[in-house]
Order: sequence, then C-alpha cells, then structure tokens
Amino acid sequence: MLTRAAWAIPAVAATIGGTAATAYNDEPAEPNEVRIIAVEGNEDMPFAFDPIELTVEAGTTVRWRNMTDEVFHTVTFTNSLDSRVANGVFDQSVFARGDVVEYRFDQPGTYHYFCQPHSTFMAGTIVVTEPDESRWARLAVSAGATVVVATSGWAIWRRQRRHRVTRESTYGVDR
Ligand SMILES: [Cu+2]
Repeated sequence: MLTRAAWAIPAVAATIGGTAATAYNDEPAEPNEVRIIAVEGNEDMPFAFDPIELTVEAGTTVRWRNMTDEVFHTVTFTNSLDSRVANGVFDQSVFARGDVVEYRFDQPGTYHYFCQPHSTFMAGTIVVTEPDESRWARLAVSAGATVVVATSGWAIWRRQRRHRVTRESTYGVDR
C-alpha cells in the first residue's frame, strides 16, 4: 500500500542589507525576521521595526530580534494601528540586544502590531498569504516509512524534520 506524502520546500528569502540610515543594519537579517533597530539622527522615531511590513506565506514563523542596546521593547498584536490596543493574541517582551520572540502565522490575513513603550512611533504589519503549493514536492512512500525532510542552505542543522507516515495524508513542515 502506498501512501502519498507531500512537504513544502521552504522559501529561503533572506533580506540582505536594508535601510542605510540605521545603526545595526550592517548585519544580514535571517529569513522572515523583523529587526528592532535604532534609527540614527531621528529624534521623532529613534527606534523602528525593520521592515515595517513583511509578507510571508501561511505556516511561516516570524522572528523579531532586538538590535538595540539595553532598550526594552514589546511585540504586541493589535486589531488597529489607529488605536494600538493589545488584542491578547500575542504580547511578548524583548528586553535587550539579541533577544528574539517568534510567532507562527497559520492563517492568511493582515496582522498589525506595535511596541508598548514606544507605541506612538513603533508599529508594523505582517501580511500572511496563502501557501504557494506550486513549490511543493510530492513523494509516494510505503506506510510506515520515515521521511526525512531537510532544507538546503544555512539552516539545515536545525531545520531537519522526521515524519513517520502512517496514513494517506499531506504533511507540512515548519519553516
Ligand atoms: Cu520599542
């Protein structure tokens, strides 16, 4: 008996470089990463999310990384960038440089968030699109087989996943 399995080939789309007028942007961002940066010479907006808007496919885990020195920020989801009130879906603190928080977006839609200590100027948006199934690979294996899924590139050592196939189904992997 054959069982069909499919897995998504993760998109490895790193953003290299970025806005020039920021303090720590010489370091390349990881895929699906929003950096919290200091904006040099801008007293009205000394900190920012970079990029302010990020588009990912459903099933993607987005990471926010604090690139500022000893400045406390939050990533707080809100239903409206006009009111900037926490909606309770996600509200995490990034206390110091290097701290990260993550959230996996499973449903397509538009997600707004802001930083509570700097709510007047620090906000961002994640646009989550439908998964692109044209990039999926399909593989037929026997029931009971173990399928090893690994991405190519920099993240292979921690992105490897094993799936034991027990019935006909479609399997996805974390990205
Ligand atoms: Cu902040």
